[in-house]
Amino acid sequence: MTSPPLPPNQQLVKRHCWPVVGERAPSQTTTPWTVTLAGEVKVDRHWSLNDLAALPQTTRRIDVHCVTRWSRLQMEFRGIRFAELVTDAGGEPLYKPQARFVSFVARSERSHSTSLPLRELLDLDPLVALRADGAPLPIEHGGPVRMVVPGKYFYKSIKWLERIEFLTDDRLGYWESEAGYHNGADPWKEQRYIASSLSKQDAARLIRQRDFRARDLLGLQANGMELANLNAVNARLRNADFRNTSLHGADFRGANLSNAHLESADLREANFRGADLEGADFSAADLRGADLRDASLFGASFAVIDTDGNRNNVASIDQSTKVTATSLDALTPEQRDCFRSQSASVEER
Ligand SMILES: Nc1nc2c(c(=O)[nH]1)N[C@H]1C(S)=C(S)[C@@H](COP(=O)(O)O)O[C@H]1N2
Ligand SMILES: [Mo]
Repeated sequence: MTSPPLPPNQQLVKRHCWPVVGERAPSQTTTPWTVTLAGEVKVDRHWSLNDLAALPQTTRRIDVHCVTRWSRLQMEFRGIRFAELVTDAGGEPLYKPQARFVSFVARSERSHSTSLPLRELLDLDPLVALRADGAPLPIEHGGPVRMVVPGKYFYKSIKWLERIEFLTDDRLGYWESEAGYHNGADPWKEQRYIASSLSKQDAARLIRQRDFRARDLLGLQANGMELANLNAVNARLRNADFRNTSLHGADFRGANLSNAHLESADLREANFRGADLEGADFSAADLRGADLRDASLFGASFAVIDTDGNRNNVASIDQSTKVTATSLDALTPEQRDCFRSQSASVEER
């Protein structure tokens, strides 16, 4: 059996598992749902949910790749082709010729948005989706209506679509401006993050002080450093490089370490309680005495597991390693079995 093609450093979630990522619900308002065109458009248009349901629907199988390293292949989505929605009956675009970018805006507390170049969007042929896996979209997955943009990391697919805004200049979306997510978002090129904006001097100073509390240190380079007893409570360390780093007794409670590189790090007695460890790589790390309870582990890895199921670079885990069963359930089956075979202290609750 040949394994399905996956973009670099992605792993398949277990069958039927669909993690909820980011916001979990739209904002609560009583106004009926409408999807509105805005910005550089020739006409005002808005569609109620009934209007959308009455338009021609297309079913499409689309591979989903989350930036936190989990993928689900061939998910079934059904909805209206974006290209058709923004074209009138005579085949004329509803947007003006100067429109170059499209910003999708959500009905959510933070008016979450994400944007794409119009050209690229038309090539990718996304769906304004109303259904997934043969059922109406669940609320937590963007119901009643969300975008599904194939060929991009899933953060380009907005949940709870409310406004489609045509722009002459790009407007960075929420994750792209708040979390350093790459605006290109091509999973085949691994466009996950922009480079760290932290200067080398600032990084060196923080490392000397071993105090990262609540700081935004996206993409910090600390590989091979001596950082025992680091205080990193609530620090934002997405995509940070801690390979081979000594982090004995480090305090990462509540920190965001999504996609962090912790390969071969010394993490003995480190505290990760409630941390975001989605997509983090712990291969060959020493996790004896570490506390991973209530951490979010979607897409995290604790070993390099090849397509034949062989485990390499397994993290050191023993009875002194603490974790909760619910956290482990978020791992891929291969990673979970690997973790569970290491006899950690698993709190079943
Ligand atoms: N409105 C809104 N849309 C969003 C997000 C969000 O936080 N808010 N997160 C994005 C991210 S990062 C991902 S991976 C997908 C997750 O969709 P899911 O929760 O249905 O898996 O939604 C994207 N769309
Ligand atoms: Mo994501």
